[in-house]
Amino acid sequence: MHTVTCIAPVNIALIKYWGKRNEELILPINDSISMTLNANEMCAKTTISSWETFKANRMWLNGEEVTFEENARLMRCLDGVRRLAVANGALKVPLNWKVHIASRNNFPTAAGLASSAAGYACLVYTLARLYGIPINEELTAVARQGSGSACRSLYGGFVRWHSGVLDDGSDSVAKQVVSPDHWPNMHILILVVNDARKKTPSTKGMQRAVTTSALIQHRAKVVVPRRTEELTEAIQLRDFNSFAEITMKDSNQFHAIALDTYPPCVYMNDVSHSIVNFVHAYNEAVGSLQAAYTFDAGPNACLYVLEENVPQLLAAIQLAFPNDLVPSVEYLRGIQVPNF
Ligand code: 2P0
Repeated sequence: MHTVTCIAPVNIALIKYWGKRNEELILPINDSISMTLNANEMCAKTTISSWETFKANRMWLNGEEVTFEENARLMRCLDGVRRLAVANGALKVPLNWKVHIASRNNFPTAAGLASSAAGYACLVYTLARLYGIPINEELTAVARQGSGSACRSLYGGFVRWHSGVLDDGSDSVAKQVVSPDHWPNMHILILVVNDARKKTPSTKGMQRAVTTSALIQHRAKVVVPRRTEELTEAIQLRDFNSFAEITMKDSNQFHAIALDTYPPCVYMNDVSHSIVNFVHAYNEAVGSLQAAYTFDAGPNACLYVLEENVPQLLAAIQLAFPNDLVPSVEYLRGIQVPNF
């Protein structure tokens, strides 16, 4: 029996992916940019075994068995990695042997905390290790077919998912913008407002946005192309001020599109909005942009902040939200604050 275990971290988008031009191949209508957390923080951990006596491909997610062979996304990932293994001539494990996969997240699943990104990235990476093939852009295109945002978690640091223009999706790949050591004092503080499953899953929410939002095409064609260039430059120059402004504006625009969807998708709640107000008031009080919020398809806040500004920001959060728990802080890239 061959067995491999790997971990893959979540990534938090700065320029949001929202909307597909091809549902089956998971091709987006715009580029997106994210930062990947350190591997030992919020992550998925996956073990895959392959043996000639296994009768079927099977998978367990957080300890519960899930359907595998009927799940088109899972099968596309398995077939995609096997196809690359054949092309690479790297056949460490016979391709006709079935696989058993066990995967766990160390954070809430489907609460708008990028669980599918880490999960599918980990699945594809672990399969790649099992069959003995390297990480490259082709592998990100396989991870993309599990869940779009997963393609960005195959690389560390800041990563851009290029939407591509080809119908077969072969140019819809993730590329690293800069490695994690380019901006090592960049941290993400995660404020967990609610860890329940989200009301409208991302796949459904973005489908509905593409068909009903009058604003989404303007965002994809006019706003995002400009923003991705500006954000890339801000990252390269380690210009936190521009970085923060672009990040907050893009989060706000993504949620504006969600509200422009019919019926609307409401992901942020009152606490989320109070965090937005708090961050703007905080930045005003300190006299420069020191914290930037971003919200995914859920109410939880991710705050980007430089390491040297973490203690002051955390103290202000405790003061502004005094009933909430703040853990003893370690200087990690993702610092999770539970039960906000
Ligand atoms: C992102 N999100 O860029 C955006 C921002 C949520 C808000 O990617 O249908 O779970 O599996 O491709 O990747 C969530 O979408 O959707 C997402 P599918 P996915 O991170």
